[in-house]
Amino acid sequence: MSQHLTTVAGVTVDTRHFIGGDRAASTETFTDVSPIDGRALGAIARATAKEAAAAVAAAEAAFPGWAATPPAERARLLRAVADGVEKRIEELALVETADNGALLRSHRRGVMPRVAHNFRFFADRLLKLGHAEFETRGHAQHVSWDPAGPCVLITPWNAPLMLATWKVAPALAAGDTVVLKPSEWSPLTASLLADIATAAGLPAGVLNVVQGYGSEIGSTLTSHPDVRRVSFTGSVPTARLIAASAASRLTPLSLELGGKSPLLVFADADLELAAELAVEQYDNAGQVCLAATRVLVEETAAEEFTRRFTEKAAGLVQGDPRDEATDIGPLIHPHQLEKVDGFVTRALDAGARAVIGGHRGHGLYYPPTLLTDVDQDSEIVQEEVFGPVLTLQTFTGEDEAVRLANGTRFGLAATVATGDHERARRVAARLVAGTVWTNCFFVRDLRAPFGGSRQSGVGREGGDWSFDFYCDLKTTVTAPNGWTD
Ligand code: TXE
Repeated sequence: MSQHLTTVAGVTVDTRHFIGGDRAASTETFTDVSPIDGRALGAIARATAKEAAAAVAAAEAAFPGWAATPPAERARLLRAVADGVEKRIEELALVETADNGALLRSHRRGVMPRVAHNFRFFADRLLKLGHAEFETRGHAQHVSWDPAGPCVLITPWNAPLMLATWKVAPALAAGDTVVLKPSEWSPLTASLLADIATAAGLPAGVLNVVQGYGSEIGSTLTSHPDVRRVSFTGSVPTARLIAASAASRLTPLSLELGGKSPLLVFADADLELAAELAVEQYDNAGQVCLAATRVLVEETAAEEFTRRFTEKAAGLVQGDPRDEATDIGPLIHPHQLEKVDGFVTRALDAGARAVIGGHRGHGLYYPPTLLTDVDQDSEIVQEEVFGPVLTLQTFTGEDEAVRLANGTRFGLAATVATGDHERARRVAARLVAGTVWTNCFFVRDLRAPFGGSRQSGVGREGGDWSFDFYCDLKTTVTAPNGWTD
């Protein structure tokens, strides 16, 4: 087998970049390690500025042809990519689980089908994208969504292919070309996507993938003069670096960042459902930007809620994410474990009490944890932990609930559990959040805008909002007689 190929869970993955329709190696590599058992999965190409610039050049060269490709043909190719994803769901699921440690059953049944849906959805949407037309004193005004150019898409490790294709699909649908930079902690499925795109017949250079460290090639990508959009999902500190770098060319940015979302449980709620919603926050070992990690419970219901929650949490199975029975897998990386453990240890030192968990497990498996006796301004309440760690605070009345819920620098999402529809509407209206769920969690429709307020992000993607971001909007005005005024 070529030194550039590795086999992961029986699937062959090319460890090189994908630039201009060809595979390209780097002199240096980095080792990709599975969080399940610490096994090395492959030596992945580690891009330098040279390969990053080559990927942008390939995207720039392919742009005029792709932008001029009729929408129906672009849609056909996106659907062919969706077909390719669907044919390889099992392989993609196996590789993703080996690479980032999230549950195989979720990858098989939820995540990978949604990856295919990302392409199908934006293919359909592209064909419905209208051209607004109106008239001003006899002058015809025509608004079009024009392709913008090469886009740099930088993605994280917690839902690698899902979050990558949630950007790739609308960018390609819009007529833009792409340089995708997946996380160095989960590089493999992006490489498989390149294979799928090739097999689907996507022209060379339309989708490029560069592997490596964001800290080494990020600024080459984000400050490049030919790059017309930068979309990033990841942490706030990295977002600041990207924003500063893109500012040199005033390149438009979309930033989807972290959160510290609240789950508000009112005493009139179905407490069984509320406890279920709270336990759901341990999905993906809590490594979910939307996770409602601050549980706020009305004082009078706190005891009963905690009893039901503890009972449910005791039933969670932690272990190998490839086992069908497992509910919580490992954290992604030893650094993430240190980070999570540091937050919990400092909180306990500051006087917090662990209702469940509160200590390391074996390897990268951190037990589900609920901390109470925490102050609103404490680190554990204010900072994103990105692990299976929830805090519990109590409140009295709606005003206090809203004050606590809105009392962080984030504003990604919020969940409200209540039996009173009027209260749900009132409270939702006062919450600072890109998405508010009432008596449910994680119900996502691609037609809705997605993004965060405050430091949870800049801009919105999803539905036609994705086209607003990935396109240059143009108004063409024509004089009454056609060509003279
Ligand atoms: O994220 P980074 P990390 C949060 C979560 C987590 C923390 C750190 O709290 O604990 O971030 O995770 C690329 N220029 N989230 O360090 O650094 C990097 O290569 C350009 C929340 O892994 O933000 C990777 O591809 N790019 C989040 C991507 O940025 C750079 C998901 C994300 O890495 C770069 C992940 C640079 N200078 C983490 N430096 C969410 N919103 O869901 C790094 N990168």
